[in-house]
Amino acid sequence: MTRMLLFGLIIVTLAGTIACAQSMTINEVAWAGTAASATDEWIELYNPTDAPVDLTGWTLTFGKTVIDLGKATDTTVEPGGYFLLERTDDKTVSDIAADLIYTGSLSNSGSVLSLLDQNGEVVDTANSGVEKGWAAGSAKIEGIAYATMERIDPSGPDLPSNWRSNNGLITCGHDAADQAINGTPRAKNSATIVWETAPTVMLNGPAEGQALSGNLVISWQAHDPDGDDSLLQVNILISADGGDSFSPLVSGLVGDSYVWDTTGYENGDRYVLQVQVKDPDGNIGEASSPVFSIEN
Ligand SMILES: [Ca+2]
Ligand SMILES: [Ca+2]
Ligand SMILES: [Ca+2]
Ligand SMILES: [Ca+2]
Repeated sequence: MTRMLLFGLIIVTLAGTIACAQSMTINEVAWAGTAASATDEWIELYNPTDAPVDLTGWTLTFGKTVIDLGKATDTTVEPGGYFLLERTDDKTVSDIAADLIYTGSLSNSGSVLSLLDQNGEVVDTANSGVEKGWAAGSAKIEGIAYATMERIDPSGPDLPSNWRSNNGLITCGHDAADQAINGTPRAKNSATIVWETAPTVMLNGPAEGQALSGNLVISWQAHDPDGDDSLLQVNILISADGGDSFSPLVSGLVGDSYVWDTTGYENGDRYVLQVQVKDPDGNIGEASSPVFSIEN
């Protein structure tokens, strides 16, 4: 009996390892096009492994579109290398050469992309599990205009939580009208850079609608993925209007808690706390509480 259980455990472990090994990923999708033209869509593939991948016989599909990746002049993607697909012509990303020009439209109302290898096996997908629209990215002209949908962890699964819009700060490439693209064609995603370098923070309460009085111990967990957690500096901000505007509560803290005397604040039911954590490189992570009240 013991031996059978052990055998079962080993099988499960092996199956999990195989499912996680991605040889090639769909890394970035410019489904909204660019500021120059909404039809100027492009797609970036990425090889996260330490071995070259030959795309001969591979296809990328979405909707009724089937793109034969073997038609590229150079079908080999080196370890850590990118493969850039531009729609209709090479001017879509005007200053970076495409690996392949394709035709076919990515609907702004959402689509699932599938990457299939030479055996027709699905190697990766993008935007699956999203009922309508896209997990990230923007078709808006205001704000971060035409932001692409970037994968956060390039080796991580196609979950809505593993996609984020380009942040408009880390960008490269220009569109057909020579305007900067809010994306990172043939370069590391802004979402990946932030994920690898910026501190994460989780705030432990207060709970939504909680009524506070007297002293509250505000506590949090902060972590710098590429640095020393003891060097993180913490600022706490407070909002009395549900998070529309914040003012400093306390600045330059180290550690993971702060005792806050709420009696210095007017009673109200639209309070929000925000904890900002800054690493020595100036990267900032933040977390906000739900709306709570002060009743002294
Ligand atoms: Ca589109
Ligand atoms: Ca180009
Ligand atoms: Ca990219
Ligand atoms: Ca850092």
